[in-house]
Amino acid sequence: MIDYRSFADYLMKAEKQKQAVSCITDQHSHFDLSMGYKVQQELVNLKVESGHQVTAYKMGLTSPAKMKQMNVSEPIYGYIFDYMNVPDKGKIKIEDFIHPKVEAEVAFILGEDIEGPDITGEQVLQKTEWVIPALEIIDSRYKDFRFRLPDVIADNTSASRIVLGNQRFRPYDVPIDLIGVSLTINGEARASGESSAVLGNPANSVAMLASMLYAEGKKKLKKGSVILTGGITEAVLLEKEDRVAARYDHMGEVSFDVR
Ligand code: 0L1
Ligand code: MG
Repeated sequence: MIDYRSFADYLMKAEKQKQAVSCITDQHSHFDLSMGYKVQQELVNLKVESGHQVTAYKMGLTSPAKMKQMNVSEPIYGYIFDYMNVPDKGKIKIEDFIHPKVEAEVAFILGEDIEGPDITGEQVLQKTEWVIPALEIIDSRYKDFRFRLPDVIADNTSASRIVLGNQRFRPYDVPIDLIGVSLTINGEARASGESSAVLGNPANSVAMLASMLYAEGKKKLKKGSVILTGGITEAVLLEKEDRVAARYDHMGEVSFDVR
């Protein structure tokens, strides 16, 4: 019998103490995806009970490369909380993390509610108010950033920080499925990609999130919801004194410093 709340507490303590822990699947080999989402929900409850608020959704493992690496065919989702928001051109402190990595993404802000299950990417674009260049900082609470899929779902999909760019764009004013991105650290190119890597079009990632929430009987995506759609680039390990910048075709730049 799995005690979902106590595993949520275990992961929350790992985050607070910046101490990596062993995987839940190491202790419970039958721990599966739906159990992972139950721990994730308890983790959300614990954070809300401690005074935090959900400010965004995130989709993870949305690129074919990451799905292949994890041997899965479906992305996963998690939640971004108020304390995870870092301003564009802001700073993070390396000691606030275990082993942070950064990846470049696109965020959507909805102009209308979206409810699954049969939403198309085109419908998402019609209901989107803004698209924004964004960086996600992931920081697995598991040792060596190694885990199985149910573990990482329980760990809120490694969510740690996000940086939303200061510039926002109407979805039809940019070729949202053809945005090239270059991620540099201290001026050196470290990763690159194109937004089509996210399920063919990041709008499809929002549609998939709506379907997943619908299938689980969870709330619809409401007008004003912010959704991080998944990594366009691979995730790059961060170090103290890094100056991180992502340059997006048609969408400008988003950056932060590591101190
Ligand atoms: O945002 C992501 O795609 C990360 C999902 C979890 C997998 C990882 O931590 O690499
Ligand atoms: Mg991500």
